[in-house]
Amino acid sequence: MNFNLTEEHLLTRQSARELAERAKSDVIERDIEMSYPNSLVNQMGELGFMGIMSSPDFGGSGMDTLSYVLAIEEISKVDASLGVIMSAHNSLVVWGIEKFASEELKQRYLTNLVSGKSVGCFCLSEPEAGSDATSQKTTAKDCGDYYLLNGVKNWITSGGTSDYHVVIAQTDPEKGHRGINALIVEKNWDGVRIGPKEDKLGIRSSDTHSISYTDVKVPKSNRIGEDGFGFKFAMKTLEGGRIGIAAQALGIASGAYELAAKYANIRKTFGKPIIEHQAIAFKLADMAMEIESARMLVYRSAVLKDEGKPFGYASAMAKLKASEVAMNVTVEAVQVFGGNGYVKEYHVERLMRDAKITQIYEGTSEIQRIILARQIAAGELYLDF
Ligand code: COS
Repeated sequence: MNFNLTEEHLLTRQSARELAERAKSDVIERDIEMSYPNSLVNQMGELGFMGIMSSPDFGGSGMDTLSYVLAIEEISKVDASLGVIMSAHNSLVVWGIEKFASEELKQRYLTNLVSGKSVGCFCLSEPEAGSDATSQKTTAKDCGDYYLLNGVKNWITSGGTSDYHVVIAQTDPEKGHRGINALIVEKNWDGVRIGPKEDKLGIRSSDTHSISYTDVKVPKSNRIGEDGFGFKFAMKTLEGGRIGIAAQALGIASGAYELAAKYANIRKTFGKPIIEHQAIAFKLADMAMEIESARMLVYRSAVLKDEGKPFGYASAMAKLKASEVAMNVTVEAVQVFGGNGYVKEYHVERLMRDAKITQIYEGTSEIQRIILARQIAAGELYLDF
């Protein structure tokens, strides 16, 4: 498998690096104040990052998944909140609409989304349906030429700022997962109510809300795909979403590692830089090795997707590994910094808090293991490298 980066990949990564540099100036304040990075999201739109994999027909950048990964990785080294805004928007909203929605819906919604003028959110999780995604309580009652939407969605990334919501809801409970639909809902429609912003442990500058839908009339033409396609739509969309979260986790780990490595060369104890103490040097060696192994899995899942090959197990593996590496590496980075690691100005405590969510959203680590275990049970997980 070829991971050689093209000129375009390198330019994308460089633009993301420059954006991350601009994000650095107020990343600590935004984390403390939970303030949404409006200007940086606009800049992501101008750079083509809000439709990075989209077709130029809708104003997208038409780049591959590896470019998407490289951009999110660079951004998340500094600002994981910005990373998840880009990831959820591109993978869970733009990609899903472009891949599965009608031409009419694409024309109506994609141009605004891809330019970054509007942000989108993906509304699957509910108070009682996160991992167990078939247990949707939100209903979309079939009323002829429209659905009547009722229910509550939880922990929605960009929930307060999004103009367009992709909402997963149950139309026919008797059909189980085959009775679920995916609908595009506009924020300003009657009956849509955005709940208060969540006060989170990490990724605090991203905008996470619950959203309630009360008797919202959704035209049938706003359904994505055939009647009953909603669950499979969500599963397919999440397969790609996990590559974005894996890239975010990789960025968090790399960001913390780079800070720790630099610090270890400067900070002295017992008369020498702490990198010259084996206790610290071995930590950094392990961190570097773990990050590289995660990077291989993340890039591999992106390349498989770009080659049009099945990538669900690869993205599950990449997300599982990268999120565990992010958690372990950030904890160790704080340790390398000692007391300084525990205060905000050195950044690593924020990265440690940010890392935790990568083991939870878009499928917990346990869900990723279920996905992999099912493949093994079906005799499908590759053993033929
Ligand atoms: N792509 C396409 N179809 C898929 C699929 C995928 N990745 N995964 C499952 N399906 C299909 C199955 O083929 C099955 O269809 P048929 O009955 O027509 O064969 C259907 O969906 C139901 O599958 P299954 O019985 O395996 O569903 P389960 O309820 O057992 O759940 C898991 C499977 C656990 C994998 C799924 O619920 C899941 O991924 N949950 C996590 C969701 C998540 O990430 N939540 C986080 C919040 S969203 S930001």
